[in-house]
Amino acid sequence: MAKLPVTADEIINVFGPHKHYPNKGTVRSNPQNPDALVKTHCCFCGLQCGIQLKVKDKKVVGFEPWNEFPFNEGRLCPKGVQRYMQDNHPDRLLSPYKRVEGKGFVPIEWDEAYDVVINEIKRIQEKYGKNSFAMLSGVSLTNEKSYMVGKFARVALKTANLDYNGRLCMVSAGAGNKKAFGMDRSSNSWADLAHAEVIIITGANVSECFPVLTHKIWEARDNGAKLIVIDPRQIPIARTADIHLPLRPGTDSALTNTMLKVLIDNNWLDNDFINNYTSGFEETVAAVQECTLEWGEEVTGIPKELIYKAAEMWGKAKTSFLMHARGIEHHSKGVQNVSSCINLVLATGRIGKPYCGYGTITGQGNGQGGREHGHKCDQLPGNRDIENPEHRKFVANVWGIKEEDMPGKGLSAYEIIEAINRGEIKGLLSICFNPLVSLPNNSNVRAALEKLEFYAGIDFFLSETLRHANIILAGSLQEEEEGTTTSAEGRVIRIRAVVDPPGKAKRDSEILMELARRLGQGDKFNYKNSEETFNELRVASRGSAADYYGITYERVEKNLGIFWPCPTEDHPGTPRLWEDKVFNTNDKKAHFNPTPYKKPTEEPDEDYPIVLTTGRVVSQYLSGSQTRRIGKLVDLYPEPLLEIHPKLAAKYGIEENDLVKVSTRRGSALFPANVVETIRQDTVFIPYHWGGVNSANQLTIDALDPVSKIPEFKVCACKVEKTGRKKGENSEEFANQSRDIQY
Ligand SMILES: Nc1nc2c(c(=O)[nH]1)N[C@H]1C(S)=C(S)[C@@H](COP(=O)(O)OP(=O)(O)OC[C@H]3O[C@@H](n4cnc5c(=O)[nH]c(N)nc54)[C@H](O)[C@@H]3O)O[C@H]1N2
Ligand SMILES: Nc1nc2c(c(=O)[nH]1)N[C@H]1C(S)=C(S)[C@@H](COP(=O)(O)OP(=O)(O)OC[C@H]3O[C@@H](n4cnc5c(=O)[nH]c(N)nc54)[C@H](O)[C@@H]3O)O[C@H]1N2
Ligand code: SF4
Ligand SMILES: [Mo]
Repeated sequence: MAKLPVTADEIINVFGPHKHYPNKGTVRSNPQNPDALVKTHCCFCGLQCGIQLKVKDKKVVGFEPWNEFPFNEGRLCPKGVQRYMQDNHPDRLLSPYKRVEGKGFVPIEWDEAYDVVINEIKRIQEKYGKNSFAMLSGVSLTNEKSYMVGKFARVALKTANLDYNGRLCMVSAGAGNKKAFGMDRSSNSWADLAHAEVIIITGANVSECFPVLTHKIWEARDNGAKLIVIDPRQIPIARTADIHLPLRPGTDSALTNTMLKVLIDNNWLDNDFINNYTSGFEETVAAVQECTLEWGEEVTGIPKELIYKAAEMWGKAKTSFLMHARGIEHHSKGVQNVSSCINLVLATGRIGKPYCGYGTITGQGNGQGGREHGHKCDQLPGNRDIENPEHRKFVANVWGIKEEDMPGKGLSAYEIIEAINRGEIKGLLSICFNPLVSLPNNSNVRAALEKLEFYAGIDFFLSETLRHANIILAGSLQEEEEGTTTSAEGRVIRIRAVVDPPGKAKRDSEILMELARRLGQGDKFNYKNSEETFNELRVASRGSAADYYGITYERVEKNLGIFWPCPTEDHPGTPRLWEDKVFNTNDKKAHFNPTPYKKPTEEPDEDYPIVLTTGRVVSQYLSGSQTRRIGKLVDLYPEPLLEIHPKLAAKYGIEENDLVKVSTRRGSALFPANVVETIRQDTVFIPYHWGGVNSANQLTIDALDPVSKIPEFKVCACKVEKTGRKKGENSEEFANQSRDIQY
């Protein structure tokens, strides 16, 4: 029988009506006389801005800037200044819950919750095998929790099927970085941006998604830097750029390949660097021979003069920085797109020296650290390879298990959903992930959740996915547990336990350790505190491509962060990689990788003539499970809108605020039109931070990159139709469902 989500009425009976908190305005006390001010970091994006949280009566009640923290020097974005509103939020899960058919969720004691979870794990694994129970995790979790999850899945659950939400985020960049450099980190501290002559920002809406980085780019502009922005939309940072290349979505490697050919044809190359410190250049040159400016224009939709101008600007510079985010990575050729950007950097030899660098801008709070410590399906701590016998032996030794008892490579996040739908995976434990909103083509995810024999989740809010749970384990916010994260720059920083979890909620690590104990592995999860976990992580990462061994809590605090790699306690850390031009690859050289252009999986045609791309807005965060509960952020952008160019809108008789039906081969949904000139005429954009009938992921395609397994969130084909109704004039059915998705 399908396990339908608990209904809105059942939820209201138990939790009361959903509240944005506070409903309107900022009026939540931010008292001037707090009991304590604690220096920690924002829980949201990968920039990990320093912030001071105000504590009064053991509750977080406000914030103050932390001016001394070197990255943001007190600056914060709208999400950062509102994040404290999550503490003591009326929607906070304050105890474990059990699903009772007909009643919804019923609060229970921890002992019962643990018992049910353990019994179900045992029952399912005995009946169907160890790998039939999967785990999904997320990198809003600290390094310590990420490490613990990886060990928990392999040592306590003994399943190969563990993956994480970075699979939707950082994996194309990670694979591209490893191929080129043998190491997955931004090449420099972003202090190097300040004096770069040219900056390329591609597929990154920095003003909305990394607002504090905007300041660094402006600083460079003040010093004379030229800025090239590559994005199908004229995003805010593009308005001040020297060159904006509004390419057709899905054609990035065609653009970068064409630019590389211009560099080669004009010998705007660093031949000494190429000859002595790289490999693979000849194959890469051969692969761009057909990429003429005319071809580039034809494929990307960018006038060839503009492509040439951008290549010339990049080619002639002495210093430069290239940064990208998900705009080039969320593709079925995401890894190739990343490699094609790295090729531009290597061809000009501008890496490993002052004011020269390359970086993929990390998404989630601990998107960097979380992708190093072993909760990827193919990875062990220290970015080690779960299929490499040496790596397995090393980590098995640290964990005190036999190498042959360590599970092998498992399925990636979306593949886990597919395996549930095929009936191969029967049980699931999730922490810090809301896949029903964030995975593509999410009718498949809903079907999977309805099919699972057992599902338990650890969260502090009732996410859309958790409405399908059998057991909810009330976990902790970032500010309720000590730990570290690693920022987008590669700087390991200290997260503070500012307050205790409220009510009967527990620290995430406490929940994992208790589950491990009840699975008979307590001796391997016997950490007295987060520092002990970190110290084990240091050992597990020792000598690896993500070496944290020399980093201690004390050193992190004293230095306001330490950049890995840091192999020994007297090592200063490495803000700038590759200064010695010795790379972490087999031949110690940086690798060019040929990137022959491939089309997106789905191109517009007669039936679906428009390109659909998806992404973010400044005031909402990821699946929205956190930010849709903060009234002030909701006010800024309350519902998803369809960005559409006036000419395309006119073609379909669509005006501002018209309710538009958007359809793809996966499904249809209604969105009010936001008619803007800042988007290409053949492309529409929808932000994805909402669930249910408002979810953009009802429409997206579930094509995956063959190497990184990242979904192609950034391009599929759609059609639009005028409904004759205006914003707010949804059907009754829609209104009911909308009410449902408030939870
Ligand atoms: N406000 C806010 N900030 C966030 C987040 C959030 O949810 N909200 N999430 C955090 C996380 S986890 C992440 S991953 C980052 C994401 O940060 P970004 O990657 O900057 O955000 P997106 O909006 O997903 O996509 C970026 C841009 O890619 C463009 N784009 C679409 N298709 C293409 C294409 O084919 N080529 C190119 N070159 N560009 C294309 C879009 O127009 C968009 O402007 O943000 C982090 N910061
Ligand atoms: N269409 C489309 N879809 C996308 C994207 C896109 O651009 N377009 N972007 C993708 C990207 S880049 C990402 S990163 C994913 C993100 O997708 P998700 O990871 O699913 O999104 P989150 O909102 O981070 O969900 C995390 C859940 O974890 C909880 N949580 C947060 N911190 C903690 C913690 O410390 N402990 C515990 N126990 N729980 C916690 C939150 O309350 C929330 O319910 O979405 C992807 N989906
Ligand atoms: S830029 Fe990122 S880390 Fe900084 S305050 Fe905003 S969301 Fe937080
Ligand atoms: Mo992300």
